[in-house]
Amino acid sequence: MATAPHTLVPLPDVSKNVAEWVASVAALTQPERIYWCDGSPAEFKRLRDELVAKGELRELNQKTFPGCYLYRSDPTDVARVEHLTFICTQRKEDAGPNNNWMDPVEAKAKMRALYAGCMKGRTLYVIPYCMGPLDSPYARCGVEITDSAYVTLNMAIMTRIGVGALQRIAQEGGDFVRGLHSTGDLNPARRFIMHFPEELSIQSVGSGYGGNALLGKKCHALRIASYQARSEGWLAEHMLIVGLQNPRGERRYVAAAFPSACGKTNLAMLIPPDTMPGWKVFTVGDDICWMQPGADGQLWAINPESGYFGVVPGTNPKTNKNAYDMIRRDTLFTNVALTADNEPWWEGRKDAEPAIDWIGRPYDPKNGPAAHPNSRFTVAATQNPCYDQAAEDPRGVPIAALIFGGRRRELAPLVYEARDWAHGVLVGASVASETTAAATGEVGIVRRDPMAMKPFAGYNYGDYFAHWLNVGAKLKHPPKIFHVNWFRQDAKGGFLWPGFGDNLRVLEWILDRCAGRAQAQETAIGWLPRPQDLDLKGLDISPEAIGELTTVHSEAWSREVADFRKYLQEFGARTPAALMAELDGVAQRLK
Ligand code: GTP
Ligand code: SPV
Ligand code: MN
Repeated sequence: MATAPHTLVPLPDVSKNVAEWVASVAALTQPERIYWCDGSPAEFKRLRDELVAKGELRELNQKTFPGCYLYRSDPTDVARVEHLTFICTQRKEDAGPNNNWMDPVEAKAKMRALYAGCMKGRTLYVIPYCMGPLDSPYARCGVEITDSAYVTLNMAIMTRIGVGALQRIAQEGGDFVRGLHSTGDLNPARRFIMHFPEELSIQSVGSGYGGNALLGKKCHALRIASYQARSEGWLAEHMLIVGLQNPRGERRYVAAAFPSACGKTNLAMLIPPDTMPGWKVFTVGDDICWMQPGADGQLWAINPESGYFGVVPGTNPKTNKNAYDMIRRDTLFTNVALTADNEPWWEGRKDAEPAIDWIGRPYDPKNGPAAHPNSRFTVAATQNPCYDQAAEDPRGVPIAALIFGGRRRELAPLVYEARDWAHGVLVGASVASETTAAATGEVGIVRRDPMAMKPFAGYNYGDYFAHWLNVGAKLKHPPKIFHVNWFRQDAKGGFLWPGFGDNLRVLEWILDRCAGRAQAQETAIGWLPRPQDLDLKGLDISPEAIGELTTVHSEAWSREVADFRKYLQEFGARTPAALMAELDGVAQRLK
């Protein structure tokens, strides 16, 4: 969302530090011209129309999808590239075995060579942005330099760009995160996403897609911010933030971390089932959450973003009517298919047929899905029918519960509650999940993904776990910690739990546990609801299924604990002893 421009000072004169950095980048990349973004709606429209005129953006059916456009990325550039993403700290151990590491001197030399003259004939866009409400002490600013107008349009929706951000940078003494991006030649052999957390800078080349190129998102708000948060005593997490209001009118906020394409956007915009009248859901954020301990001893959260870059496939009026309605206007679609009527189409959109696939070929099922499985919508958060004004509150919202989860067809029950904060950190650290199309590579492989941050933690996971333990120890009223799994399957591959709106039944139990109202049984891995502790009114689910979803199988869990122990040992002495002690406790209780 743009901030209103209101300055008579030319943009390059607002912050000397920014201007000097832009000049040095321009000297290296040699653009044909430099354009400073003011963040105005007129600017957005102009950049969009220019892309349409050049044929890089396609206007969709304006009668049925007003303000909607389609962008097709290069077919080899459709997702995050974790194997080409590096954390470049002075010392390799500080990046940890969870990250690819490159020596900063070597990384910079490599990038310099790729950047030299890379913007010849192109426009260099300067995008000052603020992650979080402009007036929030928890917000942080950055500047992205890019040669992609598509990236600029996305940044304008996803972050607060323009004059306000630039002025805040100047007021703060000229400190900001420096993000340099060039589309390069899109050759995957010359594609790198480099992070220099010690100097708060990012260098990305060779991709124009999502998390590789919209540098405010994963690169800044997670990798750089997590590093910064550790030294400043806060948390930067891959979490949605949602407000849940019960029929008595009590609103509580929870934050939930699930790996990429595992249900954050959907949970953040949930529609209560008909059998739960009076419940209301409000979205604060769908992907990233920055949390600070407040003076009152609670954890307070802001959403650093102002838009959603969401997975399109699967969105329909049954699974998520809010999302379906939200993307009917003023939305940028990337890599979806088209109907014969020039409407966007994706798998799961049941009310039309695909005619052209995401690459632009006539649709043929032999070529695979019509829309790319990682096709995305970019849309302003304010278009969400259940947008929460609290997303603009500079203080953020207080968090009552933290929820971790993964996509696991086996083992993990529907929901369980950690014994306390330290055990909750273990529960978060033990998240494992099947890989998805959000990153390149094989899909459906279970991998360890602590706190859903495997691709995003900007430093050694051992230190990260220790930081989590420290933050909790300082909180007088720490949120309770839970683990959920919407994705358990039966022998035939069907989901045991209906998911989506019905997930509110689980959230209700979670909130009632926080309020000391709900019953549970103690198990080796934590507190589980018995079937009768969940509100299953009006739900078509067999007693066998719900029984299976609320059972802990000791033998399988013992194997899981052994596997997780091996994983934690990879971090050697950096793994906190207190975390190992928590794991010993679980192992002991499983015997
Ligand atoms: P990122 O934007 O990549 O971080 O993903 P996300 O975590 O926001 O995931 P999202 O909500 O977009 O969901 C990803 C996919 O999971 C979509 O195809 C959804 O339809 C599907 N999904 C979401 N929630 C549920 C659920 O409760 N049950 C089932 N079975 N599928 C779900
Ligand atoms: C994710 O992969 O977790 C996303 C999409 O939210 S991207 O912005 O591409 O990282
Ligand atoms: Mn994400």
